[in-house]
Formats: sequence, structure tokens, C-alpha cells
Amino acid sequence: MGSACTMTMPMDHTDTSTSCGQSTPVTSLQAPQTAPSVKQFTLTTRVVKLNIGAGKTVDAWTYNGTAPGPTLRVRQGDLVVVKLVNTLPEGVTIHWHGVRVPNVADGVAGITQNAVKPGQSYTYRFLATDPGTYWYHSHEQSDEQVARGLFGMLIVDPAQPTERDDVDAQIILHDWESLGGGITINTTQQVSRVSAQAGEWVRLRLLNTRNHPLGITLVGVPFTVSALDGHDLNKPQPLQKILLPIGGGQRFDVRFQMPKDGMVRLVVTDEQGEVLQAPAALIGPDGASSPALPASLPLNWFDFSRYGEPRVDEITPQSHFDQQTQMVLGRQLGFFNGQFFMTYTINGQTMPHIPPITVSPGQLIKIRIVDESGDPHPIHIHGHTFTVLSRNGHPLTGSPVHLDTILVQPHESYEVAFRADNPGLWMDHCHNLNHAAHGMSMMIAYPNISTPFSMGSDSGNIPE
Ligand SMILES: [Cu+2]
Repeated sequence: MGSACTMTMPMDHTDTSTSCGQSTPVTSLQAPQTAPSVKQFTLTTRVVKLNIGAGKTVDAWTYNGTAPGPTLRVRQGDLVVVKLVNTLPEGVTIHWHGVRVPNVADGVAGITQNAVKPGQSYTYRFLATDPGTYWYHSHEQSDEQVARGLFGMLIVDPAQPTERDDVDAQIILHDWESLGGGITINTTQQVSRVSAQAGEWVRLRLLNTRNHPLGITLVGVPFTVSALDGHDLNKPQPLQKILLPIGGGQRFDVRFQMPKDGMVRLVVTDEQGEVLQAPAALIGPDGASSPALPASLPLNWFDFSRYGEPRVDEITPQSHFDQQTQMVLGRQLGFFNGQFFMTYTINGQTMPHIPPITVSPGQLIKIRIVDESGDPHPIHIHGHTFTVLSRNGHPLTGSPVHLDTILVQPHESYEVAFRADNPGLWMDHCHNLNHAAHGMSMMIAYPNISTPFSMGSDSGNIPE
């Protein structure tokens, strides 16, 4: 820990601005005012009766009247400017999941801004430095607000495209259970269709917004996992009969070439690999018939730790680490916010009592994440991309893997590392948002950064 004036934890319902005169407020950690290319968007929240198929309608909270919200598509290097206008009855924000934004654009109510109150607006500004598949969602009461529909996809196209994609489609899996619906792909809990012709190259951008992992596979074609959390893998091999485990918040880009005839079927399973009858997606020419759902599906789960081919990478297990720390994930019955709950813990404690990981600019930080809880946890670090060093003690043998969210299964351990190159106050939490709301959330803090915002029901800022 640094000196006494470095930071006060902003989660204890008290005023959190530090009295240290030399601290840097999060509000000063901003993107440049202008850039050669600027892309502007407005996202207006509103309540919409949303038809999700099979005769089901849900009262969704939306950005611009749809859930998923509009897909925002920009090019690497663009300055992205998004005005959020809130017409809902509660405060909201936008968090840019996986994007290395300047701290003030991170969208965490009570840390980087106040929740945007009904009738108010707020403008986010960040440079799109890394190409890939990202997403955005509210980080005010996120467990409730994401479930209600406040999310969408953000795609950053590379400045210089390297692969040919004739078809580029999003497959966003969302769970409307809390509103009485089922799981949807994009806008329907039935069958989504993606139009593609024989021989065309198809990229599917998979995103799971749920509080549970899902399995996904493709029937009728070999496919590659081209990118994880937006970051390309090196020389990915074709896969068949493999289930991709996608944790909440994670993105997988898969690619394949359409077969000469017929269609490709995207099959969704639960976290145990049991096939869900719905939703599903069919990719192929309009009107073609679909391959039958196979009687049994592959039981092999995809393992990124031995996929693709090695390549020189900035951070490796041999790097010199300035700091090594652990996050031991646990679960216990306990009091949380004055009520008796199943709580989800990090190092035996719940938010706001978990000491932050304090990092200094330039440091290389290694974190060992161990799951002793019995549940899977997709752990998400804000503002940084981390390199996965090892799984269960074994260094990766394939492509380097760079993530912002890592799915840690019961009894698994991973070592991850990141360069502390983005000063601010950043969350580090489980993206099963109900787990984050019940304790599994902590901070990564740079020294001498202060926030004028505070959390708790008095302030109206409740990020989880
Ligand atoms: Cu969790």
C-alpha cells in the first residue's frame, strides 16, 4: 500500500474524496478532446415492450429501444464519443467492457461518475486503440439492469484488415429469466437466421451476457476460434465436435467457410453441456434446410491453454514481475448489506472489505486466481488486458491468450499478468453479476488517485 493519502475505498457509504492535495481525481483521466477521426453516437435509454419470440413479450430497459442495443461499429484509432441520455426511472451508466478506456469513461457508478439520473445525460469519450469484439452495459445496479436489457455490442475494426469475412454476424446470448422469458440469441428465443452462401467466409461474434456460462458448438462445418475477448489467436486450428465454454461477459470470434451445400447450425448448451432446444441459429442460404440436431453432442470442452501456435509475446511466465498476488474465490453464508445471504468472497472477504490490489504505473503484475468456491466465476478486470500465463500450473502451450474476462471453473487455478499502464481506480469482479452484487468485487488502485464520487444508497450509486 502507498501512503495514507493514496486512496480511500469508495465503497463504504462515506465521502471518499481524499484530503491529500497531490492526488489526481479520476475526472482528470480523460481521452484527448479531438482526434483525426471521431465517431459520435447517442444512446437514449427507454422502457420498451419487447417481443422475444414464441409469443413472449418482456418489459425491457433498452438503449435506443432495442435489446441488444445498437451495435456500435468503429475503426481502430477513432475517437469514440457517446452521449448517454437517460429517460428511465432509475440512474444508469455505460461501461465499455474490455476497452482500455481512460478511467473517467469507465462507467462505474460511485467510482468514475455518478449514475446518470432520470432526465440527465453524460458523454463518454475514448480512443478505440484495440481492434476486436467488445460490448457495453450499464454498471449501475448491473445485476438488475443488464438482465433487463441495458447492453449492446461494440466492434472495433482493425485499421488494416487481415482476414476476409464475407459475413460478419453477432450472436448475443441473453437471459430474460428475471422478466419471465427464456434465453435469446440477438432478439429471439427461437431460431435466429444468418444469411450466407456456399464458399463464403463467416465470422460469428459470440457474446454471453448471462450470469451463467454457456456452451456453444457448430454442427455441419469445422470452425476456428479466431479471437477471444477481441484479441486474435495465433494460427488457430480447425475444430469439430468441440464445445466452447463462454462465461458471462466473454466474447469468442469463430470463423468458418460455408460448406458447398446445406446449412450450419449453432447449438447452445447449458454449463454442463446439455443441449438446449432453444435458442439456436441457422447460418446458410435463405430457404435451405437445416441439419438435424444431433442425438448426442461432443463432451469435449475447448481448452484455450493448448490451442493455436506459440508466438513471441510481451508478457511470459519468464517475465520479471514487480508484484505477485492472489485472488482466492470462495463462497460462504454470511451477512451482506445487513441481510443473511450466500456471499461470494475474494480472499475470504466481501466488497467493500477486500483490500485493493495497489499497483504503480509501469509495474508488471501477476495474479494467481484460484477457485475454491464450487461455482464457476468469470473474473473481469476493468481498464486492462491481461495475458494468461498458466492453467492449473501448466504454462500455455499454444497461442498467447489475452483476455479481459477469464472463466475459472471449480478447483481450477490460473496465473494472469498485466502491465499497469492505465492509471485510475478499476474494478476487478465476477461477471456473474449476482455474485458481484453479493460480494465478489474488489478494486485495482493506482496510487494518488482520488474519486469525488461515492457508493451506497445515500448517493444512489450502486455499481453492482
Ligand atoms: Cu462468480
